[in-house]
Amino acid sequence: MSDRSEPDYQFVIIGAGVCGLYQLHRLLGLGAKVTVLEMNGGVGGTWFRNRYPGCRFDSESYTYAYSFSPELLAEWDWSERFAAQPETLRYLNHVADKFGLREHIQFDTTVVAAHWEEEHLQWRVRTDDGREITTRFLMTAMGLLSVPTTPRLPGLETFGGRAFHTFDWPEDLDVSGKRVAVVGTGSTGVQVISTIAEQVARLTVFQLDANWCAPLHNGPISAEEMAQIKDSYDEIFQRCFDSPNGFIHRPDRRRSTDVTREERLAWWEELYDSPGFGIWLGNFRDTLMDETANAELSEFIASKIRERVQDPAVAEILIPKDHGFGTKRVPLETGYYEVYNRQNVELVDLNVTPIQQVTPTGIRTAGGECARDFDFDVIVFATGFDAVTGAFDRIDFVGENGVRLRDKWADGPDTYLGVQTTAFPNLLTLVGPQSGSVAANFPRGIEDIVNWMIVFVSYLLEHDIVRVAATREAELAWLDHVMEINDRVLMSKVKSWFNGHNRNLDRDERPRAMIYTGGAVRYRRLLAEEAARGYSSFAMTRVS
Ligand code: NA7
Repeated sequence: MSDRSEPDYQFVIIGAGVCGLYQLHRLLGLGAKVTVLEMNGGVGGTWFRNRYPGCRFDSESYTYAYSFSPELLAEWDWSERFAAQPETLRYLNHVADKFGLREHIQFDTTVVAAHWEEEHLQWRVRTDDGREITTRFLMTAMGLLSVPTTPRLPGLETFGGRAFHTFDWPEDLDVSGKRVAVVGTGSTGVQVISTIAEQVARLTVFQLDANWCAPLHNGPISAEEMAQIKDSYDEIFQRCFDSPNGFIHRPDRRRSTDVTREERLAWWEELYDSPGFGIWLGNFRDTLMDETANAELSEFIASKIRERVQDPAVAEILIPKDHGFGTKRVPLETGYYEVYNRQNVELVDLNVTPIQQVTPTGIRTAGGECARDFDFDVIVFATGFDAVTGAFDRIDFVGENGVRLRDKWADGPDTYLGVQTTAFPNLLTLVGPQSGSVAANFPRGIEDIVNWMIVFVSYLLEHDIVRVAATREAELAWLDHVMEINDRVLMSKVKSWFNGHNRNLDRDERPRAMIYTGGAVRYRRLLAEEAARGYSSFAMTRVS
């Protein structure tokens, strides 16, 4: 317990994932007194925890690297166009070692509470081992998708096999020859299903609403290609910098109606055959905003699903009916649809036959005459996360006048620029709701916000600022802007984690946008304008 008048640290960062590591590196560069509290036993966040078969990113590997160190870029070789989780985790460990970050990180340390102390102008952070640490500024880098959610199914505790969320994939589990259920068909489920289908004895996929998937087109990167990539890093990062999502894919400036139907289809064929998110993020600019354009593109993707799945009835179940292509996160896949042509794979449509209960030997579905009992050795829940605000909710953040963050955000988050929320002075949210940095190719987005943040905190330190708080006026204006921009995209009309939807939580839905959909370029400009105004949207108190 600390009772000194100066806090233990100038900065505490919660989380040693992609964002926390870079923020730590930059704060060390300022000579700041900083520590990182990390709940896991190693660095990497998402890439430390997600170890399920098939886990890999959908960003081109060479755009997922940090761009801040030419030396790091020159010495690291990626083996695949879209690297798998073990390689990404190795990379992040390499970064931690290279820049001497590890000694500043307290591992296996979970933050349970953080209370603002106005009289000392500091945060008092409590960890699960009962320690208390005080800090002037508290920074959150806790991940967007770090709190898994699992359906509360009756009888789950009676199951005799192994049942777990993909986030907790057991290291000792070998699914070969086993009867496996996968519940959920988002990006994670799609990766797991495609990878294990040929190893398991029987795979049963339980699907609620289908997702629109597109081919990943992964492949190895040869030594020559890697050398070329290294020569082009400036160009590659500039391209990402200029794109709204931080990917190498930039929206086509044309509307789909600017060309003939033949030309549209030819372009879509080309995008479908190209690696990565091009079909989603590099498409005609109206496809994610205009319902007619989106419907035509969706029909094109549906025709691909029908071509790839042999049983027409199964293909129809795999074609989404509730939303158009790209209005939810598009899972990228390798042979996903062909999985359903295998004899050992079955697709169960939960909209027709919902799960009634888990039994000691498997899953029982309801549905009148269609009711069935399935026997399993393993049940995998690929059922998603309490996204964006979940990591905040599990910490008891108490701000000025006893305000609890959980209460303030009960109807949805409100922030200014995604970096602060009023009533919580000196709490700086790096990976938080309504930030433009999190709606992007993640390392590109977090470099933006950390680069801005480091200039901001340098200003605070230089000017002896001991208390900083965004004004409510700025927060309300930002909320209006976030919602206004969000309303323009079809994504806002669809239930997904981008809008705070999660069917496995007790709470009411949070109808507010979780992320800023105005794009990284505009977001960066707004951040720069705030800095140019001398941070006038923040009330600041100097040391007395
Ligand atoms: P997602 O994208 O949230 O997908 C979760 C999946 O689980 C989705 O298909 C859900 O169906 C399904 N789900 C959720 N709850 C249930 C219940 N109760 N019963 C059956 N099925 C359910 O999570 P992921 O882990 O796949 O991906 C998260 C992010 O990681 C992704 O966006 C990428 O950025 C990387 P629903 O859609 O709700 O009908």
